[in-house]
Amino acid sequence: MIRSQVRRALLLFAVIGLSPSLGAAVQAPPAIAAPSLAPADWDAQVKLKEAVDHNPDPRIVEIDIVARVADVDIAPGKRVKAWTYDGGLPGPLIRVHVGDRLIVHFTNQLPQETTIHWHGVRVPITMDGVPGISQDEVEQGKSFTYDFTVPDAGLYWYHPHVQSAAQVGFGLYGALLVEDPAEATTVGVPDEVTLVLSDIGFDDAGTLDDPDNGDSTGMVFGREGTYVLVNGKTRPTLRARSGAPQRWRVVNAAKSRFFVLNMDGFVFTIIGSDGGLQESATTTEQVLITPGERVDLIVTPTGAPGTELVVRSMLHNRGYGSFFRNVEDVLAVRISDDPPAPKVALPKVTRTIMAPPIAGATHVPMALTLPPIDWKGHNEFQVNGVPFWKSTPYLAKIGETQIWVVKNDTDWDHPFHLHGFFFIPLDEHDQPIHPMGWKDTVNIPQRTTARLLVQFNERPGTWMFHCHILDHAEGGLMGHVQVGPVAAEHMHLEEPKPR
Ligand SMILES: [Cu+2]
Repeated sequence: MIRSQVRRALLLFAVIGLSPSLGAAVQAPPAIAAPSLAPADWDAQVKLKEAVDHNPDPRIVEIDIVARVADVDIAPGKRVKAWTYDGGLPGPLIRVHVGDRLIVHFTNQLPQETTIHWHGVRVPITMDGVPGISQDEVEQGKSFTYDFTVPDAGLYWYHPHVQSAAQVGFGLYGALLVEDPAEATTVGVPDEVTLVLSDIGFDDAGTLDDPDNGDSTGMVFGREGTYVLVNGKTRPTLRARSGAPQRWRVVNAAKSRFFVLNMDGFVFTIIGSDGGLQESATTTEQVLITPGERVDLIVTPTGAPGTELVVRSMLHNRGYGSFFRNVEDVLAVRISDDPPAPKVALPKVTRTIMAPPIAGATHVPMALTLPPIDWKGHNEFQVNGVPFWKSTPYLAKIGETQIWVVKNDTDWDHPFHLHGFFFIPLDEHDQPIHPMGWKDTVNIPQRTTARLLVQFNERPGTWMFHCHILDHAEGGLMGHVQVGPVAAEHMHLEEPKPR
């Protein structure tokens, strides 16, 4: 939080075992993984630097990450003094296999305290990166070791949970790709790229935008950076062989910006979301990815050699229309001179997902509100009538299944994120919305109600939930759920102070 301080140690339960798998891909694999069809160096402009594993054990990935200020070029002549992991924007791609142990020796060389939160990963509470709840802030010059097992395949990401709107906006985020080797055949697309979408704002001198600009009105609108980035670059180019499918693993790491991807009307096949593959594939020409969400998609660019296809982010009404927002170029895809690829028959990607039991689930109502501005002209988001700094925890017993009925009573969309647990979105009759996928972040459009099925079957502790428009989170839209026995004393969540 973004801004909380530790008042009392709270951690009573720390030792967590490996959880049962949420269900693996079940498509019978063909015998051999498909060979690459892409042109040489097709992804050179967006290739992420990868973290270096210095542990010889094949099931342990052990890396070092240093957070520090660094000069970063996002385009020719466009240099920003960003806050980075290891000097890069985004931070290094961490690549692990499902079931691996990940050890991260983290050092903070920023001019401010920070933490790392592992977004979407079912970590033990002590590894969740929330100061005041799961760990102390990592002070300037200090280190902390994160150490946990990655139980679920999928694309995840990491970012700070201290002053998160500011720190994420300054450049602190990176992708964590948890691979399932079986997908080489069950998905069968060898040409895969991880795309970290974000934005950043800075002036001609390379000085970062004030994270508080526009005061609490800026908070409500959600602050976006001027430069839209894919893997830290403005409008980079991917190369493609006409007719050859590409698998894009996409995360929206922006602190506020919504992405609505459209590639000149080409069809995207969506095969997965936050927690890995989904029940079955869907197709669409336009993919909405709100902050914190991930999408796993397959696209097959076609065209004559030299054709440039443009991936744009389209307008989306996330509150009061799309004031101050534009259609943006995100990425170009250039068709190579290679002869068109032979027609590829891709496997049908499916996954058996067992939703938690709906019968007997506890309904937990939550109203998201934005009361009229106060006498000081200040806006404040609330959950059930209180901003997070006045909140008390929601409660869940170990093993309890709950349906969170989250009513968005505001004129703004809210991408709702729960730490530590996946949920399944339900319809108004409490039935799963198909195709099911494990979600940890879901957009709740303005003036609508979401129903989220979640089973708190493991890992007692205090887990955050919040809007992933990080300005909204800091503006009050955050709370916490106590899973397991109630701690004797609750932690204190402190109101953000003016910086
Ligand atoms: Cu919000």
